[in-house]
Amino acid sequence: MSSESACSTAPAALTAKDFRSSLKPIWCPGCGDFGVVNAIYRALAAIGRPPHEIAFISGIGCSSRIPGYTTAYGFNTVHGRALPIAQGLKMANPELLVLVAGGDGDGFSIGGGHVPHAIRRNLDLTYLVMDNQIYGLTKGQLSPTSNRGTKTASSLYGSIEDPVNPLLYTLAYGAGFVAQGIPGDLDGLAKLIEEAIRYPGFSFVNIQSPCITYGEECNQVKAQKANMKKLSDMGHDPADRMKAMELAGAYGSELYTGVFYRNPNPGPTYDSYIKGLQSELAPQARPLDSLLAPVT
Ligand SMILES: Cc1ncc(C[n+]2csc(CCOP(=O)(O)OP(=O)(O)O)c2C)c(N)n1
Ligand code: SF4
Repeated sequence: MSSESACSTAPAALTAKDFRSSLKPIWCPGCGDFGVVNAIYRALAAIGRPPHEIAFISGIGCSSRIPGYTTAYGFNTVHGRALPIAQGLKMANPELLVLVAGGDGDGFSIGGGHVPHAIRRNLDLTYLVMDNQIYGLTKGQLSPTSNRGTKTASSLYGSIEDPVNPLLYTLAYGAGFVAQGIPGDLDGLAKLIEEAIRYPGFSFVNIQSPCITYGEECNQVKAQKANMKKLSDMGHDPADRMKAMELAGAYGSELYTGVFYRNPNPGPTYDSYIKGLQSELAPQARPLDSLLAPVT
């Protein structure tokens, strides 16, 4: 063994602990978001990029606190505006791994109009929605994914609206990667998040993350674990988009977990397309010197 190889030290592999910040979560004890953040730590350790190469953008809500509990760069932005800010950041620094997080209210109510455009633009972002079918932070009002009939302190007679279906919504707009997980299946959720990050383009993971304080009984961790049906056990082929849409149609009645759809031939991302255009246009561009030359 040469003296050089004896002395060289390979960088230590990252572990989940490297992504845990010193900030103590203030979620209610038992909130599903504890499991989600743990799954995120594990996924990031598996990806292996150091925290300073990662930026985590969120909106406002209990779930949107997540960036602060990681060691990545983070921005707890404005309710419903995480996606536009994340897209701007990715354009400004395409080398960053950009994650986006928030609640179902943040993503499909006030921010719902941004989702189709983020999908069709196809920047390489991963969007994690903690879908608890309620507004948690503001103390339990109906959210866009609340089931018909859900009773809350501000809807004593129960919801008289059908919920938005986040899986069909994102599939219908053409997202290349759509999955669903639960914190009760921590291993499965960590793998889904890792896979979503590795997908080259916009990826979406709907995480049914129970709100222990205002959520419905049938959506709590134990009930979810008992009801969960893994798509992989059902023989679902994630390349089959039409079947994915059929399965996604059961949102609200069946709790399917796993990858609904992964585009087998991902198209170019917005960032790569812009880079290509820039190099095509480069020969015609005037050198900076000629622009700065004094006019005679
Ligand atoms: C522009 C704006 N409108 C409304 C609010 C109030 N508000 C804060 S969080 C929230 C909803 C939270 O629900 P969700 O996004 O589902 O996240 P959760 O707290 O359940 O994780 C609302 C309505 C706000 N902060 N800003
Ligand atoms: S209110 Fe619900 S979503 Fe918010 S921290 Fe408590 S349990 Fe979690």
